[in-house]
Amino acid sequence: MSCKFYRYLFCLVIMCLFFSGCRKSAEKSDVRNGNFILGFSQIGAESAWRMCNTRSVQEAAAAAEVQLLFFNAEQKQENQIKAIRSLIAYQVDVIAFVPIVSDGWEHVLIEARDAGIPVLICDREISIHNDSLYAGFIGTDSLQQGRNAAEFLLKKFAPLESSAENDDPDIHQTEPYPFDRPVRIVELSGTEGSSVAIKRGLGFREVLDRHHSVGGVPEFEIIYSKSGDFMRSKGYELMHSILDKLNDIDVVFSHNDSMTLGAIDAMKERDIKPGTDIVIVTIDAEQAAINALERGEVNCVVECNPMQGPEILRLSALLAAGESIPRISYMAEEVFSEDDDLSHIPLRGY
Ligand code: GZL
Repeated sequence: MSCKFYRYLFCLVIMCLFFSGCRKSAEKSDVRNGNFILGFSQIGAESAWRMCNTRSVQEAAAAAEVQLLFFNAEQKQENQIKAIRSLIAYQVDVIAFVPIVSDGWEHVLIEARDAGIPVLICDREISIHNDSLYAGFIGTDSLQQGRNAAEFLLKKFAPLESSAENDDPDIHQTEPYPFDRPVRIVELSGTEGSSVAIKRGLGFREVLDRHHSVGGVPEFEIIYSKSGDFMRSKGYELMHSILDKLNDIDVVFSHNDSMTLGAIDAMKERDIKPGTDIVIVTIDAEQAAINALERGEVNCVVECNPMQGPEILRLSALLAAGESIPRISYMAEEVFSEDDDLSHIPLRGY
């Protein structure tokens, strides 16, 4: 057989596979009784939090016996856009995705709308002009997480005289802090352009800025801020380069535990005692961070709840059945600090 024949045969096979993959409206799953197909585009596997988030969605889909078409974008927005287009071509009943960054989604969401497929935004938020292009958001309140991190520092660095008079059992101080200068903070921020990094930074500054002018409370100064992309390896490298450049660091505020754990590794290599020489506030509450809190290597852990799978499936089932859903749904979360009884913290599962 000539190679031209095999070329035609190959193209024929591909065409058959493609068109057989497109669901005809007649074959669309019976969505009324919860039988629907959910397409999901996940960012990647950059942290223990993300891997838990993925497991939560996959386990919830299996428990609900919902067919899940799952795509891992390996940290690239263009891969997410390609995945969403594939899901549109396949005519899934609902598309859910975690937008790695806030911008750049308008066109593909218009394509999903024109295909009549509802979209659920998960975990991170998007910024678009026409927010009718998606049905709703389920995730965590990253602005409040930033505020919670700053509120801990206000207590931690409250002037000694006031804490002595103050009968607040939550104030935990071991030794006087350098009040003759602002408290110097280094920020390890998350993925640039992601809603969580933007809002965690905003919430953190919003609270501290309220206290810049209050007499008696030490001023707070963010002396350095850079993205470590939510990754442990980058948190490690960033912390080493910061310690090469800067002195008198009082606090590290890290947007996630993976970067925090990398930063702690770097501190230990320089005989710096994390949690004592440098106060550490971190976000996520993965098990390794809670363990570090128990060892006194971290001072405050702000929870960011990755177990969003059941809620994503519940909201997707409503959308598949043509129902409306709340515009915003937040997960419940707590703050754990050195001042708490840590024995009650449940095993994290990530
Ligand atoms: C937060 C989530 C962040 C986590 C990181 O909602 O998007 O991404 O804080 C993860 O651990 O990488």
